[in-house]
Amino acid sequence: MMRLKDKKVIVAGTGKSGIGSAALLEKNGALPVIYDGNEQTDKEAVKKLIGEKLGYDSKAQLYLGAFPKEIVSDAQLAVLSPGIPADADFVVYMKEQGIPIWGEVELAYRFAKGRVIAITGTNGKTTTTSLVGQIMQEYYSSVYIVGNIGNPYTDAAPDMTEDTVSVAEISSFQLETIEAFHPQVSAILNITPDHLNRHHTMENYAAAKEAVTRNQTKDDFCILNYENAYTRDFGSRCPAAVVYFSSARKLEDGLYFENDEIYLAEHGVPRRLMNVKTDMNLVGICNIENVMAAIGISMSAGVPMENILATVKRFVAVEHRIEYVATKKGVVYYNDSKATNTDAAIQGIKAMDRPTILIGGGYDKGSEYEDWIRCFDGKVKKLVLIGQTREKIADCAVKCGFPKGDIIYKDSFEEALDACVHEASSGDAVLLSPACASWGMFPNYEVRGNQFKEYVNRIEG
Ligand code: UMA
Repeated sequence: MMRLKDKKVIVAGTGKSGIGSAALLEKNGALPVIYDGNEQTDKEAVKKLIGEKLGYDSKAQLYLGAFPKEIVSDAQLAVLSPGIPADADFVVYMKEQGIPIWGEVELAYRFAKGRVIAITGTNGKTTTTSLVGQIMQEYYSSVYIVGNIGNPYTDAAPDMTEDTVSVAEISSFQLETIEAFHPQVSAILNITPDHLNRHHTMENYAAAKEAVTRNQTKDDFCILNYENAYTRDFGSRCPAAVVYFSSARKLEDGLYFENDEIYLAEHGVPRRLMNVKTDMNLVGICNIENVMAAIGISMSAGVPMENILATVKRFVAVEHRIEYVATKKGVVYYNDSKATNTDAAIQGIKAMDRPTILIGGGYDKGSEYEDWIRCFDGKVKKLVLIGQTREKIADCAVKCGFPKGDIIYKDSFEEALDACVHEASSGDAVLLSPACASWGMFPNYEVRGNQFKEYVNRIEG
């Protein structure tokens, strides 16, 4: 472990990750020098948040705006927040000056104790992480659910013991900057196009995801989806022992789904585990995959099957993921704000079983929308579009044969919701499943989802 006492460490970003990193560093005697590109950042508020985690005033220095190159000369290390690309100019400069670059996850890992379960993938991470977290909490005594799910790993690290099990949702952003991070159990749920403006190519994006296994050995486990081309192929190169799951075929070894039942097969001998209609509360094929992954992860982490299945039975859906909000005047409202990419939005529209008014659009990540629009399947009555991507989505929809007259543009979220109420009649669904990140109109998808729910709850009837 690098000795950090009295050493200057640059912390980039003042969101949750930067604040968590600065506090962890300061707690351990290092001297954080914090940098954020956003000049509007409230310095006092940042220092106050760090102070709250420390229990005393933070001595961290804070720089905003253009990167102050002079802070690099006597720094020992730089810690990046996940939102900062590893190829940003100031990061490249620090690398050239010989400064080691760690992500917030790497920093936390160096101070953490116990075992680690790391869950990545384009979609299903949050549901799977929450379910695995609950399974672990009901079986082990010291469990932390951390990472991309919204609880910085650096916040939990100081409280961990050798008996701790950390269940970490890890994004491709976070995996760009790991070094020693070594989960005993990892999972890559699926890899489909997302975040291509950050990773540039699908190869880079897949490589970032696969890095979750980089330090694993044959004594560790990696749970992989057999029905995704990337993760299936990766099985043969994966350094850990692979446990596959499949939603579409019988496997000789691994978990699979057939005729409403989930099975676990060993050397060609299947054992029936559960029925997806009666033994779980989540809907859709994506959730059957998430449940199979969670079973594979939990058994690899040593939890007995009967305990795993008992928790699966009790588990309920994650907020903002095809979440039922309310029925108003016969119209059912679903909040799928967490569908921040095409693939997640495909699951959202597929789960609808009635005419649907669909709200889409948001921040432009350079995604393609054709696959999503092709899943509308005649169910989308009106497509209400907002944000930066609305023209791009509309053009693509028209190209795919969606009637131009059924597309509605709105400038604000409130106006979009008014339009949905106006267009919907009894027996319809209104679905917020934007296929885009919320950035540009909202700080994050939670705020977008909460505004949707507040609006729906105010509708009369
Ligand atoms: N910033 C810069 N320069 C840049 C980019 C950002 O200075 O080039 C600054 C911003 O001005 C801001 C700070 O960095 O002050 C924000 O850092 P951040 O974007 O890393 O945000 P955090 O609040 O630290 O949240 C991060 C994750 N955010 C991202 O990956 C974008 C959260 O995931 C995560 O919950 C949190 O750490 C805790 O671990 C969110 C997310 O959207 C939910 N994740 C993506 C996804 O799920 O698709 C990957």
